[in-house]
Amino acid sequence: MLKVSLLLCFLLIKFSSGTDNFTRDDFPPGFVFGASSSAYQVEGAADEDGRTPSILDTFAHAGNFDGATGDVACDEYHKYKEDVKLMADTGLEAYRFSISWSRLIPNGKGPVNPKGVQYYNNLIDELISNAGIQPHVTLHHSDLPQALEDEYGGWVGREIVKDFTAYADVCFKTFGDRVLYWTTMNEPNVFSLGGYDIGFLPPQRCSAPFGVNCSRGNSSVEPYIAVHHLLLSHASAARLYKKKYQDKQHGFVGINVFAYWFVPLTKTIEDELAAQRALDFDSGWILNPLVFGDYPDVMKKNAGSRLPAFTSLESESVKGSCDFLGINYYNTLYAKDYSSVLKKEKRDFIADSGIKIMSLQNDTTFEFPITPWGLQRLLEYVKQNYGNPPIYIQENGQRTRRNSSLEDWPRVKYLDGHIQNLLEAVRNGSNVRGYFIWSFLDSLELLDGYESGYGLYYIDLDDPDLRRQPKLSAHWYSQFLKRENVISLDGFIKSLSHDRVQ
Ligand code: IFM
Repeated sequence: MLKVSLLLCFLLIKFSSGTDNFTRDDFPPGFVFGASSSAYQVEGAADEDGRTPSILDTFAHAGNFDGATGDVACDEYHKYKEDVKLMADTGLEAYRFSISWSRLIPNGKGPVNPKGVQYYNNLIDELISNAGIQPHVTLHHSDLPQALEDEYGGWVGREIVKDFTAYADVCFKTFGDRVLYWTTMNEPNVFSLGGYDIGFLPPQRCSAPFGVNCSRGNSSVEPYIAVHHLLLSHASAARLYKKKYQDKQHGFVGINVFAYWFVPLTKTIEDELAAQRALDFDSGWILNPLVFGDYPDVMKKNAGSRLPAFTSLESESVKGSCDFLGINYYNTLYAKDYSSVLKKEKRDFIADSGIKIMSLQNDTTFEFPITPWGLQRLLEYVKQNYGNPPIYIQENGQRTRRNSSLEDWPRVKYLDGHIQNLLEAVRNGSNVRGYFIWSFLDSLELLDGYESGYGLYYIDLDDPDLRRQPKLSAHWYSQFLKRENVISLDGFIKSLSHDRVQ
């Protein structure tokens, strides 16, 4: 049976993707391959050792993940040694994780929690000393301490800039002798769209008719304010690092952006312009301030005074504040002109963009359509329009149903295609320095709770030991990283026929 399904997959893959061979060694020296996670999605131990709730805890406990929470998640807090060993066995060269702010500094400000320091010290030391794995650390991954949300509205309050900078200072001071790669914010654009416009992410602030199920918020202005404060907080932390730590620690500070690639739905000039507007509203929202010190013109025009203006000092501090850019790429979408919506007086961020977006596949498949060429085009676009900054692809991965087969062919095919296109982009001069798969383990997913999994390793949540079980994709990635004969999908399939099928 397995033989037949492998043969079918082989034929399918062969005819649909036309793979070329590539190897780990085709990437330039210094390029790292790893996998990603975030604190709330994997740690568990949510109320242990002094940790206090974040906005993600509140969101989960309000039933927004259909009852799923991160109280236990993958229990990495207790299983970090086992996980690091698994990473080393897989051949990971880097691990991207985030620090839980409310574990390190309960309630967001005030004294540092020694247990929190101890946990992250242990994790970092285990990675570096015992496994030779490079730690890449994110400071904010959707998990603002709830106490700061309650005190002044979190990211919509200006006070956040000072508190975030103080938190970053603790991280740089405590862990910066070993951590060289700091990402201040994960996906500020999606965080703000989901948390302040539509309300499908924490802190669930939005207003009718744009968002649903929110008890407070203002979808017309708050997404813009939140991003403004995320950018100012990033810039303030980055400035602090450069002034106080960089000479001694020799590390780097960057920020992350979730970036789609967009293609016009039709060849009309209207849809061509819509695709450009989509890029401006999606990634340009973050990239333009970082590179040029201001928001894209089309955003200023369409959002008007609802979009905060940078003072010249702010603009100077945000511009050039990144040593590298983190990109999370999953998918390519169609963009279609919808500028007629701009006639409406009352608009949110989505209406301001004047576009409609659509999936490239018109069925209801659970997995993402596989559009690896979009990654290559996106990287070319960033190279040409934003001065070719150093880039880490910090997330890329395929969504499958959590309890589906360990033979996760859609993920293997997805990853193979993306790494191949990444290599093309690097060969064409994109300044990409690393690539991280989302995710190392099946975790609590921000959009699906425990319904989906992106992991190289599956965890049966009914298993009291939460044993990590390798999927086919873990074997595939491991062979690629360890330079064990294969390399590309064809070779991997051949190696399977020898080891497993015969
Ligand atoms: O799980 C999330 C992650 O936290 C942020 N980027 C997208 C992933 C998959 O949805």
